[in-house]
Amino acid sequence: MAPLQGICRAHTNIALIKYWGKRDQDLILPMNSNLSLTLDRFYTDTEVHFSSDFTSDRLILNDTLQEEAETQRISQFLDHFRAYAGTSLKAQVTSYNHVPTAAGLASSASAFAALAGACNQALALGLDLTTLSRFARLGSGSATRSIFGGFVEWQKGTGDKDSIALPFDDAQWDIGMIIIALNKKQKVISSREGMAHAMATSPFYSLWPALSKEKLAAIKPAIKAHDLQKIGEIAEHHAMMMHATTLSANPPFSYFEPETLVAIQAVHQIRQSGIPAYVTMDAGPNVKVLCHYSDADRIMAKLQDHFPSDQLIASKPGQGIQLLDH
Ligand code: 2P0
Repeated sequence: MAPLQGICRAHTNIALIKYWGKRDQDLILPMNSNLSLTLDRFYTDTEVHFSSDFTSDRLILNDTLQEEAETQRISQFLDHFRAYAGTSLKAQVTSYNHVPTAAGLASSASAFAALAGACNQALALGLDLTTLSRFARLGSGSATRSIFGGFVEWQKGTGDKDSIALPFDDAQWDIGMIIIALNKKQKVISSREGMAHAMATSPFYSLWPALSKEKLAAIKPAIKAHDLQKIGEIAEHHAMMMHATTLSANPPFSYFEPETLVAIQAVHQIRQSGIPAYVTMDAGPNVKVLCHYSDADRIMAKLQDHFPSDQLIASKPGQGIQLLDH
């Protein structure tokens, strides 16, 4: 029998219309459809090997064998593939995150998308990419979108079967993102906890699903028209609405740190000087700047008035999952 091995690369993605809140915790069904840009610069390579030689699942991340707690989430994810394939074989997962340490980006999106692609190959399941996006979703919501490259929509769907990602636009035009990395520490409130708390306690959250639907409908034609100004204005507004649900949660919390505001103001000044540049932020203090990729160097030169160059990383749009050779 051929060895049950697969190896796959997936890139991380940054949402322009955010996923924030689940209507089903187990199936990871989002409250709102959302849309992201996959980035070329940050990715995870993951190999999976199913074998009767293994008595338990093992996870080796960046050459370090992980403890039980980290391995458990991977085991539960592998269970979905085992159930589908009708096997009980245990697996070894070997994963490398190619995210510059300074980027401080969460890697669950690329991690679960890469593992989904690797399992598909190892178990010879022949799943198409849309179905793989559904499997990836069961690991982490944002992983749904990392199956595809460019601009990707994760449709909230009506249930497990149709809560999937679809490629929206290949982003083969002059667009990019600069990461302003402000903090490498583990975040205090995970996005999973943060979105659940905001959803449960913020009086503003009731506005979120309808506003997100409206913003998604508005950003799609702007993307098709390559209208960076409109895309940026919508994305920036939507990100700040997300953060408004944290400030208005009870008890309140925020992912902002003092330098976050310095970064936002710096980007606004750059925009006032005539260079299109827009802010988005996720469940952490880092600021991401949406811009024309051809402007990235001069934007980073201006940002260096406030931040050292090693905290600034520019990326072009990236592609979807790729199978790698053994
Ligand atoms: C997003 N985030 O759309 C939003 C914006 C963070 C803020 O998707 O609980 O790690 O595993 O589904 O995917 C990060 O949340 O959460 C995320 P789970 P996930 O990118």
